[in-house]
Amino acid sequence: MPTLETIEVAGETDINTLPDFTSEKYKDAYSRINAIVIEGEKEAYDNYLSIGTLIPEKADELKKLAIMELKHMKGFTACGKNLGVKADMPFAKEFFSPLHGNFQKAFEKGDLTTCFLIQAILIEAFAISAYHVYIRVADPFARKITENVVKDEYLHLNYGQEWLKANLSSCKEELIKANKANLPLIKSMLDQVADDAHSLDMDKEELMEEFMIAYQDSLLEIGMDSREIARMALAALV
Ligand code: PL3
Ligand code: FE2
Ligand code: FE2
Repeated sequence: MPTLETIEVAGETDINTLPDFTSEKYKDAYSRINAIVIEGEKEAYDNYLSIGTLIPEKADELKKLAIMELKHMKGFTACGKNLGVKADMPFAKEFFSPLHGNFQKAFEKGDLTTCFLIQAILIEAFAISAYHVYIRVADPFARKITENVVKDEYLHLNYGQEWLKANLSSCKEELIKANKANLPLIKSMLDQVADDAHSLDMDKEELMEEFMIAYQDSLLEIGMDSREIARMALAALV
């Protein structure tokens, strides 16, 4: 029977043990996860530039955010190379296509509320949650890169947050509607990535928890009350 002492020791080793980055299973999962992250950063670059065309007086600021995303993309490309993994880019394109399609539709309509919700809130919160969990189990090379990336992602989340907060009186209804349409896509993306994430020692519950923290904090900051936030979060269940 395990004693308290053995349980504690087991707990410690758990925390200190990193996955085998050279195993075929790890590399196979990494080829898809790495591609998702590279594609996500590339689309984030495009999306911030697109948003900049809708707010010409903020185009310079948005261009700066976009350029950070390109740097992230390069950083994560280096992480894959470092492990000798070829990123499965067609898989990643497919993975993002429903959300990308919704962003494009919103952009064509000039619907800034939906554009900011998709890119700056949902995608950034998804990235922040994934990067936090990944940092705990990453190889040392990737950990350093991811630690720097995640700081930038908070700036991006904040940027969208501030815009939505300043415009809340006119965009609240649209925000709730856009959330209803797009939060379920994030949930399904998380479901799709869960098995591969598990191969990297990333736990799905932990990912969901981190996502919810970033998402709820951000809605609170925008000025939604707790009932509205609870309603919005429930959209993920349907
Ligand atoms: C925009 O700044 C970021 C867009 C990227 C979103 C990707 C989310 C990634 C989910 C998969 C978990 C992987 C974490 C591992 C990192 C190599
Ligand atoms: Fe990024
Ligand atoms: Fe970002």
